Amino acid sequence: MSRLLPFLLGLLILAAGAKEAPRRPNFVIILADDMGYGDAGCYGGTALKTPHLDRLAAGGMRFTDFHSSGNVCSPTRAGLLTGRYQYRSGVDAVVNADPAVPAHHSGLQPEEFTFAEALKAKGYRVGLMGKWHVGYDRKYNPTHQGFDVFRGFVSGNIDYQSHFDRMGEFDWWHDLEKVREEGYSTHLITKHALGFIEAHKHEPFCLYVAHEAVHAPWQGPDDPAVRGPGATKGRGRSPKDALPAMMSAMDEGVGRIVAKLEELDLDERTLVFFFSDNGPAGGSAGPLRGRKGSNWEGGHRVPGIAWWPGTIKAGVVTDQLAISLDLMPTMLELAGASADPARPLDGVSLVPLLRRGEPLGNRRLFWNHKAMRDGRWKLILHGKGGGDPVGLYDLSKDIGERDNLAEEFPERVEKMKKALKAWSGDVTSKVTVQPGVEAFQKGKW
Ligand SMILES: [Ca+2]
Repeated sequence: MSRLLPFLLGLLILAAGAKEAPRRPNFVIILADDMGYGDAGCYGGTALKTPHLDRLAAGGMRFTDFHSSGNVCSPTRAGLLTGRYQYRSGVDAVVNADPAVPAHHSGLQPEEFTFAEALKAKGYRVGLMGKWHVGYDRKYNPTHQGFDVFRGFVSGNIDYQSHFDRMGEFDWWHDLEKVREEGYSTHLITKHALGFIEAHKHEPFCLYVAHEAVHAPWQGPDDPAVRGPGATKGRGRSPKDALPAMMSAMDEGVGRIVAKLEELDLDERTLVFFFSDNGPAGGSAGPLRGRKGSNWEGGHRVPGIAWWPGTIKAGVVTDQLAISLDLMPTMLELAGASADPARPLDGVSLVPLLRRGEPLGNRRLFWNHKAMRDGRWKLILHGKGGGDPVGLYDLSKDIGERDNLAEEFPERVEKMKKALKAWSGDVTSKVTVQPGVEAFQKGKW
């Protein structure tokens, strides 16, 4: 017995230790493109059917006040990948498809530190299936930014069938090589996402599924190609005609990913987070003012759904103010990974909210040097011809930003303008140089 006791104690300690250190979760980040706040059934939308997204929301946490850090494609992606406001990495505008435009040569520079690199350093397998859009040149390829595998496209949008970008360049890749692959892009993205999960079911993984849907061109799975080599014949059908089928294809893809996680018994070990990179182009912003490209809520308040059975309670709706920049700190905390100390993250971890419903506290968030949130208050500055030069809205009562309270609360306006200016100064104090933009500014373009 005297010899057994230390052995039994050891077993107890081992068991207790195992309980405190659960296996690190997998991550599946699903990013929709140009999907508006009113484009999902669970957000009150009626024009498009999204049964699988609705089921995801019913089984997890649905955010009513979730935001993309940009109001167009590339900036939000740069913010998501680095966990920092995109002004810092210099990817604060769309990386243009046209090589004659300086911004075509912009991209996420190699020295940036991505969530993929942070997770890879902790033994995660990391994959990107779908849209990159933070650099055309091979030097900007996702495989140089921590992704073990990349299947998809580097431009802002491709023909869903022929995979040519809007300049008539073929744009479908497997890692560093262009490859021909038959199929509708949304279906291919789902297919490769399922293959990645299957291939890495026995190890921790992070899968970034960046859908092309529901960005233009307006093509459903049964519609013909509209672009070919060197040729761009147009943008397909009207959004109204094409969006239902485009959305259904993506929604079914979400359902298949969830089913795959359940089939492999990975559902309770995987955090799935779904959101959109900006407001709608062809779809609906619901009750919000503005659309893609706008600093009104319609430009950046987007659907956001977190799903993790057994950890996140089912059917929770949260009005906590959160932003896409929060995903990197969330994943890093859950993986026990660290950020680059020289590049502090701008978001906060959502873990206390997801696990225990704890509030995130009163937050300030900023967009484009023109808009900010301070809790329920939204300040928006307009340029010439933009209506009132200063708008102040209480979003808790006025989600549609109709009732300008700036004259009623001048001190609040001044306080927020000061905070916005200080933030602008901070995020532009040490910006990563973009070669094309720099050449243009120096007159060498
Ligand atoms: Ca977009």
